[in-house]
Order: sequence, then C-alpha cells, then structure tokens
Amino acid sequence: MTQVHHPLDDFTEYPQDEMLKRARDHYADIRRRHSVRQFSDRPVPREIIEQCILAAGTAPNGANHQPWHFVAIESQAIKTRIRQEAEALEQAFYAGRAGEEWLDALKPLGTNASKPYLEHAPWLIAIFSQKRGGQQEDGQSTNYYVHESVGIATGFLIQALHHAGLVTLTHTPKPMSFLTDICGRDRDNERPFMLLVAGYPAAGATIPGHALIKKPLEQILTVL
Ligand code: IYR
Repeated sequence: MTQVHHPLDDFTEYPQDEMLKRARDHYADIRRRHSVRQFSDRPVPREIIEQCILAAGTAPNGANHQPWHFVAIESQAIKTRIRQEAEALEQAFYAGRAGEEWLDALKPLGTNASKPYLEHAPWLIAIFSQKRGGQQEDGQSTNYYVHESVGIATGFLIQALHHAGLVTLTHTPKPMSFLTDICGRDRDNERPFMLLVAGYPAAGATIPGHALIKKPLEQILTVL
C-alpha cells in the first residue's frame, strides 16, 4: 500500500496558561465521573450513543486495524436476557467462585449478585475485540495489540458518555461468552471485552465512599 501523508492541520496550540487551565478544567470534569449502580429507566436518544461510539472509534490502536465492535442494546427483551444470564453467573461468583480474598476486596463497594440496572438502564453497550480482520474486516489479517486497543477505545467511550452527561458502569460477568450468542457475534474471531451500562442516574443514586479515594499524585507519578 502506498504511503500518503496529510498535513496535521487540525492541531490547536494553546498558550501555556490556557493549557494549564484546560488541564485543570478537564481534571475537575473527569473527577466527577463515577461508576454508578442505580440507574433511571429514562430513555436516552440513540444519536447520543452513536456520537459516543464515533468518539470511541478514534482511539489509537494497533496498525489502525481498529479491532473492535460495539453492540448498543436498547431492546427490553435482550436487556432482560442479559440480566438473567449475568445474574446467574454473579450468583455463582458471590457464592464462592470469587474466593475469599476477592469477596473481601469487594465488601467496601457493597456489590452483590443483583443487577437490576442491566434490565432498566436505557442502554447496554457490549464491546467486542477482534483477533483478526484488519481494517477491511477480511477475517484473515492479524490484528495487533488487541487488548490495549480495545481498552483505550473503551476508555474513550466512558469519557465520551460522561462528557455527554450520562453515567456508566463497567461490568464484566465471568465468563462473558453468553454475550457473543445474545449479540449474534462471530464466536471464532470476536471476544466480549466488557459490558458498559449507560444512562441517567436514578434519583437519590449513591456511590460508595471507597470509590472516592484516589491515590495522590506523589503515589501515582514518578518524574525522572
Ligand atoms: N462482577 C461482579 C464483581 C465485581 C468485581 C470487581 I474487580 C468490581 O470492581 C466490582 C464488582 C459484580 O459486578 O458484582
């Protein structure tokens, strides 16, 4: 394939004081992002979800193969099925499959096997990673850094949904293979990466205090 390069004509340079203000403003905004477990059933227009998926699809990724597929679910029947399947798995998880150490680590969050939001939130977004396919999704070409790529795209998606004014919850019932069948995806080439719940918070929604503790800069940053 021939290399065609384009001028970087959409880069915007800001004066340094404005850059610092933008960085501070962004931090102030993103620190208001919380994983929410109480959702309203208030509908969210599909176009908002579509715009957020477009943003997710701009994520940096291996060889620009974009090894992801998003399934946005608003069908009540499908959400109910997902809730049933996920809760059955979570019941086994909380009944012992997780092991004592994991269950202890989850205690401050107060989670349990009950996942009503999977049925009541307006949107579930199932994110799939693709082992092969390249940009043309030819089913042949190897994809690279698949996990990293899909992880970054998922981060972009969470951020886009927050920026749009919605709340989310990342959910990874184990194993997630039931999502492949429910979403009608290719079992050989695609793997469910994550289930994202998106919508408005329920009135009076709360977040666990444990989730508000963020490691200080000195702990998470080393400057050499
Ligand atoms: N998937 C389970 C358990 C769970 C695991 C982790 I790690 C969390 O940060 C939160 C929950 C559930 O959704 O309840």
